[in-house]
Amino acid sequence: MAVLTILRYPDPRLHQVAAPVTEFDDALRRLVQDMAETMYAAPGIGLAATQVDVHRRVIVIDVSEDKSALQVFVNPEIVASSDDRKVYEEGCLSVPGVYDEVERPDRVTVRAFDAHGVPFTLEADGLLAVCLQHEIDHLNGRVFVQYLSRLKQGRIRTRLLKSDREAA
Ligand code: GNR
Ligand code: NI
Repeated sequence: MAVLTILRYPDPRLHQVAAPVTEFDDALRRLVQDMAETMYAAPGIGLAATQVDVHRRVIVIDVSEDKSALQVFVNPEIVASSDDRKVYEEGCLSVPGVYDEVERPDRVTVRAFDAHGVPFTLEADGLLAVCLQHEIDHLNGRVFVQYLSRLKQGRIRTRLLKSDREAA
């Protein structure tokens, strides 16, 4: 097991589109384990492979209070979204220190595979629905700040570049 390095906005690699997983093998299961360890260490409630510079369609999520309910989604697809929308204050491990409101569908139905290639369908609402949409956006090269105004995106970019410079 290993804690992986998380890419930080505005790294251009966060905008790569991830490719579908085709082999449900031990390497995939090792990636899932390493992503889970990275998410728990951060700590975060979700992580997309894109954030650790692996451009494959893999997500881990744990929205439980006691961090005891790991959920793995390989090749996830949103097959239905509610017309109802909800605003949630989002954050992202790739955009440290930034929290802002994003409006998304309140409920989604997601079809995916587990780490062994077994398909399943899940209806999600609340925080899980927010997190699934946030993580699937990552696989499509989209970071939540892209829902904010250009002005805010510019300020966030400047602030994070400056803090990276100061850390170097
Ligand atoms: O840990 C995380 N918390 C969070 C809070 C509100 C909305 C979305 C998230 S996901 C985030 C982890 C992360 O960056 N996943 O990509
Ligand atoms: Ni994120």
